[in-house]
Amino acid sequence: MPDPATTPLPDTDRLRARADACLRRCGAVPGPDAGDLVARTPITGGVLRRLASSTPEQVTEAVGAAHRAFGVWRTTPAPVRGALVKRLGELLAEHHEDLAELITLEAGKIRTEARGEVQEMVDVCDFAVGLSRQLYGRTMPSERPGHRLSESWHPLGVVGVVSAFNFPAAVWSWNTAIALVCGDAVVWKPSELTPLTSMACAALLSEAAADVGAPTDVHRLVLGHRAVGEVLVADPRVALVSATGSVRMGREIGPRVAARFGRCLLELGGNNAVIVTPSADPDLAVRGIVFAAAGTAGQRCTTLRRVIVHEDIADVLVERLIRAYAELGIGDPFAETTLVGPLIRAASGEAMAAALDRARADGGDVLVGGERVPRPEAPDAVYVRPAIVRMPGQTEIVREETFAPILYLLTYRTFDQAIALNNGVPHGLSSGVFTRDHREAERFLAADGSDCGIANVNIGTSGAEIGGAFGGEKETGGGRESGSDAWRAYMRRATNTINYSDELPLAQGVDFG
Ligand code: UN1
Repeated sequence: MPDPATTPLPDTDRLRARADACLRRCGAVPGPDAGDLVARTPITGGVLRRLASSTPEQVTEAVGAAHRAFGVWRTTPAPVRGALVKRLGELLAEHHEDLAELITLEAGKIRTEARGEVQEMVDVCDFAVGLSRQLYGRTMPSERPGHRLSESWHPLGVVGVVSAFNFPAAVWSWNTAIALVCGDAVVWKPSELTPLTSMACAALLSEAAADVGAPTDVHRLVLGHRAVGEVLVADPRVALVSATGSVRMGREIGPRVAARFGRCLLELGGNNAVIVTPSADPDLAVRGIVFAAAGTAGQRCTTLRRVIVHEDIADVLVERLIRAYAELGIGDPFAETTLVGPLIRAASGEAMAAALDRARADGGDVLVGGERVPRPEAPDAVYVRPAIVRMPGQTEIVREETFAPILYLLTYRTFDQAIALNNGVPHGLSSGVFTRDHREAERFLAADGSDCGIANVNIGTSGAEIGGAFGGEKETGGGRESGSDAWRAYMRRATNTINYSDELPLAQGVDFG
């Protein structure tokens, strides 16, 4: 099989033509190839297209338009709102290949992962359509005779969705499909690194709205850098800001939204671990670890960054992991044999090298990888070999999230120690245990087990299904998106007490004369 590390990369002109064709097929009209926003492909580092960022006035106008559309949308029956999302899901499925191709072009994901991301969008649309008939409120027994106590869920308003480069489409869809059936309008500020994918998604949603007769302005796209997001986040008409990105970004957005009593749903960084116990199925563990650690070139928020292995089996596991890592094809994400595509930009490669230096200074032993794969024909592209570093302990660099494929290996003696290591980082997104011991599995999932929003057994940390609530604790931000009852974050609750008697008894037995 050809080694993608030595197979020539495609040239940027060809990639640009592919991006243009995908955009056209999705009905996106990018306008003149000029402006301050540069869409690049990490495959070569070359420019796909230049675009103009939204001005502050345009962002304000978009919020205003979405807010007006909300006025109509909130009283549209939820199952009718579901029809919009149903049509969106159909169009996403129809354009599966175009969207996957744009994701590969802009985010550098390998084909199967890019297709998986589009599938995730189709899945969440299905989920949201079902949900549009299940926005249940509770009825509680009233303590007063002739009274009924219940709650209703109402649309919240405009939802500002801020998304990251690494899931340029799926994270938008988790938020948007749910927000739309909940009766909200959405203004989307995608990563400045992936504007083309977002334009294609937005065009398909506009088409869906036209097809079902929904107001087009229930969804608006604004493009650009941080300043664009700042205008969106500050607008008091944005009732909920759902932001995915770094902890640093969350620290800025959270207090700003809180200061105006807006709501925030934060899905920030992760520093995810798996524990491998002596009873683990070694094949399962190795496969789970390699996908979670090296997949998406280590650029998922759910990427596996730490393996906590029992000291008795550490050497065997290490040997198997090194063998598996040696077989990872690294190169053009369009190539069939590639499993690890490029890093998104030069800064990611620099962060990886700096982290490895710090790990070495802490006594870490780089067992495999960490070096750049030279691509003389594309000096701006960053291809790296995923690294495994055996660490003497959970030092500061291990406790940080470096958005690159570095897997730190730590050992433990008692299961309590393993859980303490799992939880001993600032983030709390995803975690897993590989074990065939029922007691260990249950302990990991118990209240004094993993402190993460996602805790798995015999599965790696990444690749969650949309049906569950997605998000995590501590510096991950506490938000939950996607499945289960995450929809509640996109609605407001009203508690209703109805008196159908001729008396006016007061609660708590109060007698007011
Ligand atoms: C992210 O990296 O921001 O669980 C989202 C997963 C994907 C979503 C990741 N379903 O890995």
